[in-house]
Amino acid sequence: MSDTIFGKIIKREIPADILYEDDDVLAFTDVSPQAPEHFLVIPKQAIATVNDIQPEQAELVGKMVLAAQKIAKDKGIADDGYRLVMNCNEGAGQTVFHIHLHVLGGRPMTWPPG
Ligand code: DGP
Repeated sequence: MSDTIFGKIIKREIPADILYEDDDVLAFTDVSPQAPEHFLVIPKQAIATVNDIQPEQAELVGKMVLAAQKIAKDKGIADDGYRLVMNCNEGAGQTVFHIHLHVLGGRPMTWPPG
């Protein structure tokens, strides 16, 4: 699979405001924030879409959620609440084909999202 912009962030070929990193995942502030707090959690392993996640990658996806939880707590948005979103394919608004968990918080979230 050809590299995406997120692959370049992982390799530090382009800059990002990195919030968290471990062996498996990376988190950084979204360049186009849709809430006062909006960051992305990505796996270091390139997976194009949610449709491509394999059963053996379930733990990796769980680590993405745990990283989101940790950062949300560190940022002080966990108790008020935050939203996790993974857009899958163009019809859902996916523009970068390296899976990513949007974490949005710091304001009330409406539902349905539209
Ligand atoms: P999606 O539309 O679900 O594929 O979300 C892609 C998100 O990635 C979007 O909210 C904007 C963000 N994004 C795109 N390019 C960059 C970048 O170069 N740096 C950062 N930090 N975020 C980016």
